[in-house]
Amino acid sequence: MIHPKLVLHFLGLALTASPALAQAPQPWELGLQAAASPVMERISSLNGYLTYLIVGIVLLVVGLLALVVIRFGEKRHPVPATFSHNTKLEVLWTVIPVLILLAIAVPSFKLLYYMDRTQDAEMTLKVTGHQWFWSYSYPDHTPVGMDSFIVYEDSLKPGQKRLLEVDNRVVLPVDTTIRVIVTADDVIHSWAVPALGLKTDAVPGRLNETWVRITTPGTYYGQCSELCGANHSFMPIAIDAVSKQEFQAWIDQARQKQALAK
Ligand SMILES: [Cu+2]
Repeated sequence: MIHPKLVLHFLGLALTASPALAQAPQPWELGLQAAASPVMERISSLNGYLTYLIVGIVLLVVGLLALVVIRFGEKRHPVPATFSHNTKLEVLWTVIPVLILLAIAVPSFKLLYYMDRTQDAEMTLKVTGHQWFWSYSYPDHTPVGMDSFIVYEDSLKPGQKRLLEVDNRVVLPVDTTIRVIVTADDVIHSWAVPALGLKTDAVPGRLNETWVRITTPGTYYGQCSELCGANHSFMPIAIDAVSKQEFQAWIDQARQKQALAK
């Protein structure tokens, strides 16, 4: 049986996924994850806008095709016209697609520049990709930092997500503009968290920059999004977004732990 959500999706009606705090996958989900950052909110609304545009174009083309088939079929129109050019029509079918492309390009570029980087970051998170795990450091809160490995299936605790859970989650404060710098130390990886609209390549020898401002506390999951070798599928990302006070408490605790380890 075709699932009703699938039908809605193809009708272009299921533009946003149902809101959920923990961005863990559920059966039969389609479309984008619920947005939890201003960037993702804009990506979702651009996606909605494009869906309506595409549905409009499809309806127009199908309508024109139906008109041709019905009105100009052999039965109803036995003697075809013999002209082959129509300047007005040719100008129109050039200008209209140009306008459609502009209507796509202008909001796309606006969003691209908005996503690119932030002027006034309150803190920085540094992300380094490795074969096959991530490491994180908090340059504003040195020496806090850690490696983050997948929790394999046989070690999962009840409630943990298969292929998404890690031993050390990234902890970040909500309502804080965070600069994220991304790099790698072996091959190219990509640090991607869909609900936050994040996807930045981690390239050895380069620092790529992006930013995030998490609007809702919760757990957000992501995965490496650049094929990086045999265990590419086994280097997930898990972020705990907490209040600023909880974040400060976590930083203090992490500092203590790191001091003890020395
Ligand atoms: Cu990778």
